[in-house]
Amino acid sequence: MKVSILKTLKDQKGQYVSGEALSNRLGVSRTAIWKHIAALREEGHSIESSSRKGYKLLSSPDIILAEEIQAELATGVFGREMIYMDTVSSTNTVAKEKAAENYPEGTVVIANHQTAGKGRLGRKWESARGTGIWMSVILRPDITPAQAPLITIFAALAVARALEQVTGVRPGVKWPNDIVYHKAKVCGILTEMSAEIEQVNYVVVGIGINVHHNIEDYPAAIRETATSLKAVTGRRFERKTIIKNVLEQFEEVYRGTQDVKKELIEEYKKYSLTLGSMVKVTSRDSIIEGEAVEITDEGELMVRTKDGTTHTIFSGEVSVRGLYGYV
Ligand code: BT5
Repeated sequence: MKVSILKTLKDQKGQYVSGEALSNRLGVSRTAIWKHIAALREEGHSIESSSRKGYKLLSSPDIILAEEIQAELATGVFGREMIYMDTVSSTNTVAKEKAAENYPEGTVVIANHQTAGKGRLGRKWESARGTGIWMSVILRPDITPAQAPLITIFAALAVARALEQVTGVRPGVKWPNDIVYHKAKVCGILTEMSAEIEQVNYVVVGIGINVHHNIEDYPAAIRETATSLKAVTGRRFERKTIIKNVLEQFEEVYRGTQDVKKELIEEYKKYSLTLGSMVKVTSRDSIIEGEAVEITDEGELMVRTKDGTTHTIFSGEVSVRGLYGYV
């Protein structure tokens, strides 16, 4: 009911809607309407009321309401089950628990705040309250564990497409999982899985997108390397719009992977900041420096070193010259 009232007020775009009209339309008493309006104000919506004219929505905080997103979501499976929580340790951790409890493919876990947001390889992901999109998608692909890295590649492609569509500004992608604007990271992706040797049980794809941050909001350590949609565009985007677009793009890309995998990789390559650049690949027992010459159909990075040898990189830390302080 609260959501319907909010939607009606939003649809009126700053015009008054009378209490009577709301109560007739939604089939509840005017007292009930008044109570819901009070609840919406509690949540931070600024609603003007006049005894004669009714209610007018002045502004809304950027709240994530699963119901509101789902009502507009044009997907078949992704986000049909959506779990929203204000605060969690990490949405990936919650999603893994849900996956183990047999939640279906496409289940999305979203939080407003993560107290222990995770990056790859035990690193930390800054996830301040209300500033970004911290969400995880449960997938149950019929693949072997070796094919799983490709899912990260496709998730990155989906986010790049969605951000380009919503903001009108084309991002770059640093292989495999960073979405970058003006040489700084706006989104990171953490893919985790549960698998047997031959078969993946489930995959959880965690997506973190910085939306409302001001540069000074970031800890000093990442102030140079992190950015947000606000910092890039000077505009304010509602998180629900981005969530909707990312889920729609991700579902399209994920479904298409069998038939149009090659085309998707070609599209990914067009966003790539890594390809054609000098890179440094750091793994547990070696460091390779060379030129990134190809991304294969399986999503691997090929690096040619000075002596002419080509190395295939499946995963690992790749620094790209000119990005994040690597000179
Ligand atoms: C990543 O790791 O980029 C994966 C980030 C995934 C975050 C999502 S949020 C929803 C889901 N739940 C989780 O707990 N995680 C996922 P990596 O490539 O290792 O990059 C981590 C590094 O990025 C850190 O060491 C910092 O240098 C930097 N960093 C940390 N927080 C950042 C932020 N908010 N924006 C940009 N850079 C950040």
